[in-house]
Parts: sequence; structure tokens; C-alpha cells
Amino acid sequence: MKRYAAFDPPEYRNWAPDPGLVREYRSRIQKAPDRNGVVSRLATDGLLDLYRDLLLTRLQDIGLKRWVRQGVISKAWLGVGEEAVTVGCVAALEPDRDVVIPMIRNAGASHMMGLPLVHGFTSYLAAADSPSGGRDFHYGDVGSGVIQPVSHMGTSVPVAAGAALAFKNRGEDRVALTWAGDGATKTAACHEGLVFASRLGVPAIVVIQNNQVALGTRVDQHGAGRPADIPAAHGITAFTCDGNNVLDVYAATTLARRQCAGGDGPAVIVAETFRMGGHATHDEREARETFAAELFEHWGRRDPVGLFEAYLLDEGIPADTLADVEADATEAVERAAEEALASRNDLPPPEHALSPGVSEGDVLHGLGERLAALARAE
Ligand SMILES: Cc1ncc(C[n+]2csc(CCOP(=O)(O)OP(=O)(O)O)c2C)c(N)n1
Ligand SMILES: [Mg+2]
Repeated sequence: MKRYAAFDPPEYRNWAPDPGLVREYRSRIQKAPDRNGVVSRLATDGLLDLYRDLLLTRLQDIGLKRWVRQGVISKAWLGVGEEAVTVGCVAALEPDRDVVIPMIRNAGASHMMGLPLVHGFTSYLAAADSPSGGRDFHYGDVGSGVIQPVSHMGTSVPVAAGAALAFKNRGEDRVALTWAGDGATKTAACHEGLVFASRLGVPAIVVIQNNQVALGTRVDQHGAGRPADIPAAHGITAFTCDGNNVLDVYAATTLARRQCAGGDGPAVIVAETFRMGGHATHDEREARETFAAELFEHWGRRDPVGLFEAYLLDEGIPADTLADVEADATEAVERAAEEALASRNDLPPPEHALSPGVSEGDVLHGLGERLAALARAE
């Protein structure tokens, strides 16, 4: 893909595939017969869909970073380097039936589930036409299978377990999938959710997205155990995967979904990856000091977009075809950002900030009562 000198991490700027890593990328799948079976059923269109979704996810982040530099927004939480953990997982789901709860690094899940790309931008502007009506930058749409997260780490795990229990009780072939960062796995909520899911045998998939860091604390500092050991502690089947290899993530999630659909849920996917930027755009310099430069180089050579592109070329897909996919993705993201900017000054009425917090479509439940209580107090 085109590289963006002003926005890419230094390791991506003059990126070229390392032939040994491209071979490893392929052999990782080939040496696992069940995963190889899943991947070999992907036709060219399926591979190109994965490529497009990786690009859209990366380009949305680049668009947000551009906004930060331009002063449109003050900061953005990006998922650069971790795109495959989102794209591979969601591609393995049934978008018309399954539900996801995306965390900050999983913004790409929303467009993959069918939410307009423009929401990825309006959500940051607090504009009246943003998904939450300007109240929250977290966003979702239950109708599209995206449950809006809250910022409290780990809490999406019990919510996913609860949604999965509903699917099980109704006898529906549906799964609920959420992600938990390495830091989030240290919360009580995460473990309560896993206990609940495992004891009730619900079709929930929890993806432990180990990007090696939680805010400014390295994974080795915030816990002595390994994220990969967590599923066994709860008696849950683990599917470990290379989080920078979209095919491996896709195959692992397909197998996890199959297990859930067969009534043998839940499943935990453990994806190893690396945060190439800061926690958000405000601490990128500190983030570079959190790890040795060699670690950035190690993971930088494993750019999930670049490696998949190299794999596709190796598969015989013409460079022109990839360039067309990229041109379309670039245009779609630029259009979404422009469209979002048009409603930048269209802010919601201030009373909306008083809502107790439950909203559904255009209705903010409880707002009337809250205003009446305020009027009585005056
Ligand atoms: C319960 C809770 N404690 C603390 C925070 C503040 N906080 C926000 S993100 C974050 C780090 C999250 O790390 P991780 O789960 O590894 O996800 P990552 O940011 O690496 O994707 C922290 C501590 C929070 N949102 N919720
Ligand atoms: Mg983390």
C-alpha cells in the first residue's frame, strides 16, 4: 500500500517485504491442517475482501491522525499494526446474525458489520448526527450487530457472555464476540465474564488481543502470567494465533465459531500483536520509550497490511488488482472524512448531556424525567 510519511510509524515508511517472513506467513497456515482447510476455501474475492478491510481500517486511522495534526480533534485512539486481529475475526463471523463488541483498537469491526464509514469520523466530533447523537465517542448499532462498548476495560466480556446466553436460550445459531486487551485481562469483569461463559457453555468468543502494553505499562510489568495461559485457567478452549497474520486470525476464529455453533462454546482466541503507536496520539513519544527500538523493528517488519499484500502477490493476484482495491478504499475513507466534516458544527442541544445514559435510536430514555427532576429542584 501507499505509505504515508507524515503518519506512519518510522518502520512502515520504506516498508518492503522480508521474503523469509512471507514464507513464514504462508507456512504457519500450511502446517496446521484444520486452518489450512479453512483458508484454502477462501476464493480470490474473499482474499480481496480481507485486503480491502485491512486497508479501510488502516486508512481510517490515518484520516483520524490527519485530523489531529490539523487540529480538528485533539487526539485519537488508533490500532495501527493491530488491524489483522480485528479484520480476521470479523471476517469469520456471520455478519447478519452474530454480534461484536469492539474496543478502541477494533474500530474496523464497525464498518465490517455494515456501519457507515462516516461514523468512524463523526463519532469523534460530538456532532448531532454522530452515532450517539454527540454524547459519546464510543459507538455501535445493535441493529447491525455492534454493541456499543463503554470505556471500562474488561466489561465487554460479561456483556458478550450475556448476549451469548440469550442466543443459547433461544436456540439461535449466533455468537457474540468481543476483544480484551492484555491489560483488560487483569480486570475482575473479564474473569467474571469468562467464568460465566464457561460454566453456562455459551457461544461467546473472547479475543485476547495482546499488543504487549496497557497504556504505558508493558505486559511483563502488569502481570507475571502469560495471556496464553488464561483460557486454560477457565477450562476454555484456546485458539492461539499470530495477530499480524490475518489468515491465521481468520482461520482461528472460523474454528472457534464452529465450536460455538456446535454447542461447545465458549472459545478464547489469543492473538499476539504489537501496538505500533501510542495509547492514543498524545503519547506517541512516550510509547517509543516504553520498548527497545529493536522491538519496534521486529514488529515493524511484520506489518499486517504489507505482509498480506506480499502474500497476495505471491498467490498470483496482479498488482493492478490490489492497486484498484486500494484506490477504492482510499476514496471511500476520504469521502467519509469529508462528509463528517460537513456536520462538524452541528452540535446537539446541551440538554442531551443530561440524559442518564440509555439511548435507543433517536430516543434518550429518561431525559424527560431528569429534566422534570431538575425543574423541581430549582
Ligand atoms: C476498569 C478500567 N481501568 C482503567 C482504565 C483506563 N485505561 C483505559 S485503556 C487502558 C489500557 C488498556 O490496555 P489493554 O487492555 O491492553 O488495551 P490496549 O489499550 O492495549 O488496546 C487503561 C488502563 C479503564 N478504561 N477501565
Ligand atoms: Mg494492550
